[in-house]
Amino acid sequence: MASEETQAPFSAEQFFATQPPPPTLDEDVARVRQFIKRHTEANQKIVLVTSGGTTVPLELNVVRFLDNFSAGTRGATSAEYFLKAGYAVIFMHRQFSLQPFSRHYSHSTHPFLDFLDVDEHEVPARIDVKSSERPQLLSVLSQYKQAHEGGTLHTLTFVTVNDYLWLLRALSQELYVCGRNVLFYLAAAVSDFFLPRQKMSEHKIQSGKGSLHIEMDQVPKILKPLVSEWTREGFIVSFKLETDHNLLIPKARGALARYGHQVVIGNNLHRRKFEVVFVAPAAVNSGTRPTPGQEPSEVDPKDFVETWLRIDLAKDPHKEIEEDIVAELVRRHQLWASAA
Ligand code: PAZ
Repeated sequence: MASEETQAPFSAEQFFATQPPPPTLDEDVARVRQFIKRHTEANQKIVLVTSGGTTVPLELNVVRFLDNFSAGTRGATSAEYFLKAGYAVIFMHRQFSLQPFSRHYSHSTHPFLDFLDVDEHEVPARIDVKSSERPQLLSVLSQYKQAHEGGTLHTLTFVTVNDYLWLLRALSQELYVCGRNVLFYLAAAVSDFFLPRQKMSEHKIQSGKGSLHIEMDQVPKILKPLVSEWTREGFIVSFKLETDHNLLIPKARGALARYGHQVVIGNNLHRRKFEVVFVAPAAVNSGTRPTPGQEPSEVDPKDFVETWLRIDLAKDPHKEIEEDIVAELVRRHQLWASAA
């Protein structure tokens, strides 16, 4: 986002001490607490899926903001496969990004109005779903109803990177009670830089001075306290996106060594729909008893294992790589949970 890193990054504590929580935080947390309680009592596994991109507002009365490309496809698609696998899903997503089930009828790729037929000879005019669309609609609708009637999908939204960080901290602290039964699937595209409230212009930035120079601060590395303090027993999966393919593995390994969590899924912007790489400590791969709360400095990168996962879209254009990603994570999470 910004080209130069000139300042020491905010620590997570500094961030939460100086940046205000979103106004709906308490209500959001109260609802999630109920959801977690219900599913924990039923001994059900829970996954927190984060999805979509965060914004960085440039003004307090926000007219302009920085954003990123993420539509939330990875998160929304994966949430459906986690539901199919029997998980209760907390879907924390960017407002108006793709959501499980409704994503099949997104306004750009498969607009709702295009699959309706109208018979204007009847009075009143009759509207039907085109027969070619029925099988898919029936399948999506029945999964949607099952999730809603069974209360297995809970959604909540963020917009800014500030909302995201506050929500993630609060939810992970609530999920502490789940022990090893919780999986974190952090697929949101989170800004690396932000403008602290104290540095923001109150009103719309004026254009009179010609070019605009903004110095942003680095967003705190939230994975560190997430792994070592807020949810020490959870199975944590983060994503690493790169555009330079040569950086993918080193950056994914770097994140794993730094934070000491369970899996980093690396993906290249242009290949992400058909290829990802799992990077994980060998102990998690083999299912041998891992050590929760192990300090990252104790994790030896030479023990990391890379597993590529690819699908052939030319052979099977309807296949979604998230199906295989989720199946593999469910397997690894099961090993993790039963190693306790
Ligand atoms: O939302 P989407 O399906 O278009 O993209 C998914 C993704 C590339 C944002 C996700 O797979 C990912 O890599 N998230 C983490 C990005 C990061 O490195 O911050």
